[in-house]
Amino acid sequence: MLRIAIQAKGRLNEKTIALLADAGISASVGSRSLIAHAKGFPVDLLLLRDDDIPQAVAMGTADLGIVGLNEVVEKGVDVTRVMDLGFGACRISLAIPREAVYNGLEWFNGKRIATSYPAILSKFLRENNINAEIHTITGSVEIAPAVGMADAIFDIVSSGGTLIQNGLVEVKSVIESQAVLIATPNLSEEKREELDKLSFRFRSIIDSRGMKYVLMNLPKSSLDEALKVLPGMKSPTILHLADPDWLSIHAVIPEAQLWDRIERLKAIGAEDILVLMLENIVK
Ligand code: PRT
Ligand code: ZN
Repeated sequence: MLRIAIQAKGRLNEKTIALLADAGISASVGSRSLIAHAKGFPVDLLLLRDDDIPQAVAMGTADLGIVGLNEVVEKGVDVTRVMDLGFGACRISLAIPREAVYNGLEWFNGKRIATSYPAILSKFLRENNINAEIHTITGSVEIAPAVGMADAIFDIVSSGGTLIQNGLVEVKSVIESQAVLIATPNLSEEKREELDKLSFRFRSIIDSRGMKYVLMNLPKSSLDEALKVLPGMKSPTILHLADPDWLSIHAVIPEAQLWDRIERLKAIGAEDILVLMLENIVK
């Protein structure tokens, strides 16, 4: 039976539980327990602090883990990155006080930088021949410059709101991160097969996110034009209607393109357009 380490509480917890639930894996996760038995798939969930997940997977305490890539890179452990999960997106960036005059990376020479990611930062500084002092602190890194503990910070940025609130500006993004599925390097054959099934379920869920299923009626004379607007997965599905001059068209459209496509389809005579949620795309 696979054991998956997930964040017990925090930013990734809810979306991780939601992904597992969409994949048919439900667990009643009590607030105190460390292990939860899941229903719907032979897995146990190990509830940990995110900092401990890379190590737990590297040691084989857990077979799999769902954690931010930033934690995996920082810990430098030997794990297999199975797939990106499409949530928890952020970057780790260097940021400096708004009033500082920035002249490029050399600005950091001789400066004190506060961070919770000393390994990633020291590698970056080394690669760029910057000689700075790294101050490792856990939590509230963004207040370090204001209280005189550091000249700059190296921290997680998502919307950028926290930097603005603390009078800081981002000057260099060093790594992009998101939640990833990681695996212990030497999984048994049996567990590898279970992992294949699980990653297949995750893949179909992730592929369907951000996609919409669109149905519409279209005058037959507009079909060629509609095909240019609707790439679909292979191509749109075209069904005949009782009225020989009309067709029913079904297509999958990325959410970001939805309104643009719909407007173009309406312009060539599409009517009765239905937009439906897509739960899974099984390829
Ligand atoms: O208790 P535990 O150790 O498990 O959790 P934690 O407190 O160490 O981590 P948590 O729950 O805060 O974050 C877990 C993971 O979420 C991180 O490792 C990242 O991979 C991912 N993630 C995504 C983020 C953010 N977005 C994020 N915005 N982690 C932290 N932040 C913080 C950031 O530190 C800063 O304080 O949010 C602030 C910046 O946000 P913006 O939107 O204002 O830029
Ligand atoms: Zn943590």
